[in-house]
Amino acid sequence: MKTMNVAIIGTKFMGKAHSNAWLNAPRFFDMGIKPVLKVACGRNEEELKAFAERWGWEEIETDWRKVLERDDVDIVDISVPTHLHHDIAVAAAKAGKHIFCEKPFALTLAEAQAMYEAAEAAGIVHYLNHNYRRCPAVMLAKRLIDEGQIGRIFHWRGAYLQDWIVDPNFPLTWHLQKETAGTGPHGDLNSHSVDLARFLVGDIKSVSAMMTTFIKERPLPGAGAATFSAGSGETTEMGEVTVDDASFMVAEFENGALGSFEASRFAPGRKNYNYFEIYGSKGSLVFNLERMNELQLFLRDDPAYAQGFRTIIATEGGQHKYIANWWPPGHIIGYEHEFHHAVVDFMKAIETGEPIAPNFYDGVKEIEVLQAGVQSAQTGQRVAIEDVAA
Ligand code: SOE
Repeated sequence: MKTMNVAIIGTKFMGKAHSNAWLNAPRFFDMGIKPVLKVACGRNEEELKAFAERWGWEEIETDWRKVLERDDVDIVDISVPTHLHHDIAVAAAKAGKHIFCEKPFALTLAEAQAMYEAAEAAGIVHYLNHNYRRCPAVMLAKRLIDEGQIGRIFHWRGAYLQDWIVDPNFPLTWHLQKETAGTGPHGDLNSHSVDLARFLVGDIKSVSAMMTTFIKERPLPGAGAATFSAGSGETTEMGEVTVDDASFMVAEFENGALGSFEASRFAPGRKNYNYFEIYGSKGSLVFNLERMNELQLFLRDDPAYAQGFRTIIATEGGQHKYIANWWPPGHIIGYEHEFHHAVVDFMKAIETGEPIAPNFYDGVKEIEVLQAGVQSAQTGQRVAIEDVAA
């Protein structure tokens, strides 16, 4: 069995989700190249040791540059905050490592283009982890669209809503600072929606956006503050929130469809509500990540007396190429399984030399749209993607 050594940089929420996938994908899927959990890299040595032991990483390293210098590291998994993606990805590409990178891709279009160019110049396999593409219902939506069953698409309506920072006492974590996150839910959540819209509807021609920050100051983070977690440390010193709390964007697609993108962390009751509707000349689709094995379908050709949105269990009928490796019909799968599917396809891409999607090219296209949204919100003007400043 051929193996390749993986080094993961980042040991928090995504570090956990990715470690689970690297460790368990080979147990459920027959892989031509099996990933080995070689090195875990993080800043805090004590936390890092515990992380490595829990997930089975063989070694630890606190300096990511030393990880890239190692000849026994074949794959670099970038699971750190967005502001670190560019430097690590460019260095990893130059070191000839294949790259599995978390979203959002980069802070700026210039960074995104440099990452893509470095990866292509190095001839490495590069993947951008928009995990929701490999969710059963999203893959069914793609199949129905590609088969023409929805017809010409008129509308995309995307909404990615959460509520983990509605409490003004939630601390000023890295997600709420421009230097580390770039933007708030616009980049964090609209990046997913833009990727899904590009995957299912097509590329975007122009956007108009509005953004706002509801809570301007928050307490500095104490111990344990992280994604979705305020942590245990109580602090009194305040800091400025320098990103959006909500971003609403409308878009014209190159194929003439019109779309909307809502991203907010101020939607009480919406926990991870990644939702879209697609309306076409022959029918409509509705997806809700909180019910990720189901897809709602409306077909205009159904007899008038029996028309309506039907709910399909998307793991059935053999259309989800991964489900057979998991469970029998109707047993459904979860959020974590998408990461396994990405690992399986990433290792297959290395084995066959065939590119995986989405990759760093898609990352550039994503950042073009997000950057256009930022420019539009700043100027109040509609921005054509071709006019986006790097
Ligand atoms: C926080 O908003 C977050 O962890 C995102 O960063 C992920 O991409 C999303 O899938 C879940 O929520």
